[in-house]
Amino acid sequence: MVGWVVDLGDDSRSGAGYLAPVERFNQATRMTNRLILDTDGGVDDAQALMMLVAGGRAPDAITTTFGNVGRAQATRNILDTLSVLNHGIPVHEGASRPLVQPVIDAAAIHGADGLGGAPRPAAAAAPASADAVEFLRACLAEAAAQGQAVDILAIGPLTNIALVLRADPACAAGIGQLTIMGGTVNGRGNVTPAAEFNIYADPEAAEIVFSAGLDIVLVPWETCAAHFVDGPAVDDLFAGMDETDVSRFARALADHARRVTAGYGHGDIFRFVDPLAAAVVIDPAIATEMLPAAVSVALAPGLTRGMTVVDPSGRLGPKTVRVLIKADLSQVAGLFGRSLR
Ligand SMILES: [Ca+2]
Repeated sequence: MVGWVVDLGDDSRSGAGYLAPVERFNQATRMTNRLILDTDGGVDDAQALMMLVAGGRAPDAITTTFGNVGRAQATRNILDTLSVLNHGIPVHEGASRPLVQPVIDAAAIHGADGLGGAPRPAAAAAPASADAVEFLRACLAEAAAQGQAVDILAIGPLTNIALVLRADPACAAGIGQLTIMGGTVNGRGNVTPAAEFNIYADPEAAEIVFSAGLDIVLVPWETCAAHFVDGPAVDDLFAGMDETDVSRFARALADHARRVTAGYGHGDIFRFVDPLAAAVVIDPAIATEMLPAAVSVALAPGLTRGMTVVDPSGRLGPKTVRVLIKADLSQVAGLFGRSLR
């Protein structure tokens, strides 16, 4: 077994050395698949999108889902984030509810508007379509037919992708790498003791996705919780920065995230959650330790519903999932810093 115990305690804290400049960054010359971002429109979703754009891997299209907030608000949040960035990417509105269970949300974490009250642009852009599942199906079917796979970064409940795979399993061949922020590696959840929000919000969808044999990079909750910078280091990133719509928006998002984390008793830190998954998509070399495993989702009602069962032994099936254990924090923080202006 590789060393994959993640230290969530305060001993892992250190404010020094995280914000070194990004040195290894050569996106312009690397061939990459097209990218679709599937998102539930929360605070860290907006930050992840900003990082993708600033980091040279802007999505070719975005699909939205219920999750942190309802579908309509999630779509609005992503459109408003793009407006702040003055960046046009087609946004397709997706699932409004899970496959089986009732809808849950995370307004307690992301604020009633899902963006922690961050200042929004006056003008409201419109989505490209209200049928993200059909958009994904057509896109992935074409990708499969042409042999030009599309990568997906999924940072919300996996409902849209599950609906596509259920409707047309052959679409799986059109997916290159699927990077998912979600689940846990050690069974320590953030919405229940055992389950992480994105998986808990639609466990049946997650199980469809994890059992489809896809090439998956999983960025689990404990890894996100262990990758953070101290609050003053975030202040330093903004210090001396010209005030722009982007920097005001970014500052409001970061401040909200810090307040929420502090409110849960973890101190003034900024954790990389969806932005950690974005960083790995921008530059795969940022992942410094991965655990190959099979992953299945506990569906039975009760304590473990929505828990990801991570099996490095392969007894659950082929080890098609690489679970992110450690990432180069200075590189992640560097990419985050580039996205704030
Ligand atoms: Ca999210």
